[in-house]
Amino acid sequence: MQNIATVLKQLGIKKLNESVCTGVNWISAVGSTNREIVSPVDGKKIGSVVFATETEYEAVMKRAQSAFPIWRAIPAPKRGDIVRQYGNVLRTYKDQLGALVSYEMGKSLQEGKGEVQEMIDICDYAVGLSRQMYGLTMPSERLNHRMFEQWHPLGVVGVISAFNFPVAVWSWNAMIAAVCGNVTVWKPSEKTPLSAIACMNLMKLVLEENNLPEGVFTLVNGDAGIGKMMAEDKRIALVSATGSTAMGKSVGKTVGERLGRSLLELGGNNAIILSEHADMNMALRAVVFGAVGTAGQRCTTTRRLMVHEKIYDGFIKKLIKVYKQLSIGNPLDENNHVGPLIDQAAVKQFSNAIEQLKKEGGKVLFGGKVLSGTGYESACYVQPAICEARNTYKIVQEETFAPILYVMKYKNISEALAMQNDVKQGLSSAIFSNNIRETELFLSSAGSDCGIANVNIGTSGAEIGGAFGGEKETGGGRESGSDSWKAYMRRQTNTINYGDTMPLAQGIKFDLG
Ligand code: UN1
Repeated sequence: MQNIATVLKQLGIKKLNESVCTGVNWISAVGSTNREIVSPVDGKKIGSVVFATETEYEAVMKRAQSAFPIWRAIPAPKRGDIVRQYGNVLRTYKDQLGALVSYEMGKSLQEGKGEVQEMIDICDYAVGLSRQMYGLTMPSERLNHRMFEQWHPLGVVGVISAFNFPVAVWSWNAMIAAVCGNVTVWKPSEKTPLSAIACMNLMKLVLEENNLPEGVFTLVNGDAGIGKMMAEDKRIALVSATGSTAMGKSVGKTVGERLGRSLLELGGNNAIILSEHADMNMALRAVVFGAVGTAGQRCTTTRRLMVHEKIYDGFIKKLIKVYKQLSIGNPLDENNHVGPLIDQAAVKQFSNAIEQLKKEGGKVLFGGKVLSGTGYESACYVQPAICEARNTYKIVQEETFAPILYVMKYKNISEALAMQNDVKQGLSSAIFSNNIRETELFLSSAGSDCGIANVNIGTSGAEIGGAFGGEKETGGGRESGSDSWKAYMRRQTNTINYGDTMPLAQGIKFDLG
């Protein structure tokens, strides 16, 4: 990997007090506290960022509001062309942005680059979509009438994103919102502001090249206070928020009180059901990546594994063997499988969860230690854990954002399905089985209650083409592919009378004599 100073330079990150972007210009956030951004990889300071206050937030909002009518007036396929150009800039800077994401967040370089690839993919998707935002035409019951629907942009869309996907989740929202004709205000996680600054620097290249005004894509680096302002702000038609269920409940409530729209993508408690009819080698790879990839910090991470009793002992033995071979260390070194957690608070949550599991009667089968010494100076590295548990344990019912895999036995498929569904969250789920009766039951309405249900594929690593999100406390929102774009638009039903009479619907007579 390249030197991080070079990466920062290539991504245009120089003056780190400029963390609020109007798309074209940077505004210095004065009078606020200076935040040091420390890498979880080596504990070293990457830079510092001055967080926005209400003053800078207002400045950005004003620009977003005035940009909306200009952006909306540009034909959708031309808006798509701007997004296409951004996709190309991302292709050019994929290695640099991937490296920064990896260093700032702690995910592996492969996954950092993969995240940028996810951005490129959504750009391509949005370009195609910019010519396909179809409305329906439906037959009118009245003579010489035509009835149809149109989709119009909402206005200003607010995007609140989480640290674990510092750039991709913004792009899912912002690129789709943009082709729909909206402008966006982005508040990234306070833990990963630099990756967001880099995204805006790259966007600036495209906006300037096309003489676009300030306010189309904007960024406000700040803490939870900015998120609260966004939730309360009537000028923001839709708030799309990714993060914890606690955060989502607060955003959903505040936005709901003003009857605004929210799109929530919150916690998951994702399970894999491993049947005795599964291909064990495929399942093993998927379980390990699902549970330890991104150090267990994806909302789609595999947190629970239900194994059929007949194969339980054998599979767990194999799983432990693979966990023993995992190399944990600097995620920028491609030989390592597992990088650090985001910060020491996350390490504490990991250790607390393991303590609580033991108190509830669970057993650590492997791992669970906090690592220290050479290579682990940041104190953010942990050994992924495999824990024997019951689905009813309080700790198993919670989402702990760390690599802890709770394993449990089941006797028959209905019991496994009941356990899979018996949690508050409903994001992702999977079954490994070559038995069509089991897999079809899993996918049926009596099966998984999650937004994502996979067969012979793990719970994480969804493609952008599908709608992404989940049910219950996951929040119900859908982002990314399929017809998720409709969430960023308002539907208008139009009826035109091209006749010379004035008939009323439902056959109502209203004669004026
Ligand atoms: C998230 O963790 O918030 O399906 C998003 C996946 C990724 C996205 C995860 N494509 O694992």
